[in-house]
Amino acid sequence: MRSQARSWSNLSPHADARRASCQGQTFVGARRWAPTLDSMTAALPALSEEGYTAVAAVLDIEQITSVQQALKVVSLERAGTRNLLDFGWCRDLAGTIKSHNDIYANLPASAVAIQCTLFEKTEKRNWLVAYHQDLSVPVKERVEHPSLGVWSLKEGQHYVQAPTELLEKLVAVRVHLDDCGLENGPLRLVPRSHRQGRLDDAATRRFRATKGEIVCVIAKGNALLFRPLLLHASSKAKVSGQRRVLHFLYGPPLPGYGLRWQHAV
Ligand SMILES: O=C(O)CCC(=O)C(=O)O
Repeated sequence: MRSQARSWSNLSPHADARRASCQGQTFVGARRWAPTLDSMTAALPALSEEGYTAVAAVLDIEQITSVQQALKVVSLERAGTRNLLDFGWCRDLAGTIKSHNDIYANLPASAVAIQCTLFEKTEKRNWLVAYHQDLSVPVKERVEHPSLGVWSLKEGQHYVQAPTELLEKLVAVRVHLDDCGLENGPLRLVPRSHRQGRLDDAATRRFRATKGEIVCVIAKGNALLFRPLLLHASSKAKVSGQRRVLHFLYGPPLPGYGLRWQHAV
């Protein structure tokens, strides 16, 4: 762990952005304090070890404004929508984001964007999600394969629970379109839980109780990167305002198991 905190402007674009540290302590409930990941501070965890990290200045104000404009025509189902890669502007953005130095350094060179979800939390559309791992991936069509698990159809799109081997190759890049503070229902993570394969409810509770959680405070334009097998959750926002996140999922160009991605950008 590094304790030295520096401003983002002093950061070298590569290795330093992947270092580990918890930046502060956050009160998260009765007598419970959790460390905070703050995307504005420089000492950051290594994605491979801890399962998450943050990257600064992924989008500038102009880019954020242009995304916000594009989102005006997107209709939302409950917490958000999963199909943003259907839009040309979003496919372009997936390329721009991948080419950011610190994001590129955290992805295999061949990685492609396979999904982009908008998560929108507001006073009117306030929601929470319990601790879970992201197990389902969007694919073009159903195929029969002994390693493939549960199938589902969401917003007209096929999803399958993927084998652990494939899930371990995926990286989520969550770009924040609004400042997300402690009161905005930030993502909470259980560090290192991505190394345990699939966790059932009992193992999730045990892991959460022994390893604790990190609360992710992320400024507008910055991004949180994490492994989809990392346990994550979020609470309802406690203040008014928007917490919009573009959640990109990057993976290998070919999923294997006879599957085809719906998008591979
Ligand atoms: O954005 C959030 O608060 C929750 C996101 C989530 O549950 C997920 O990515 O699976």
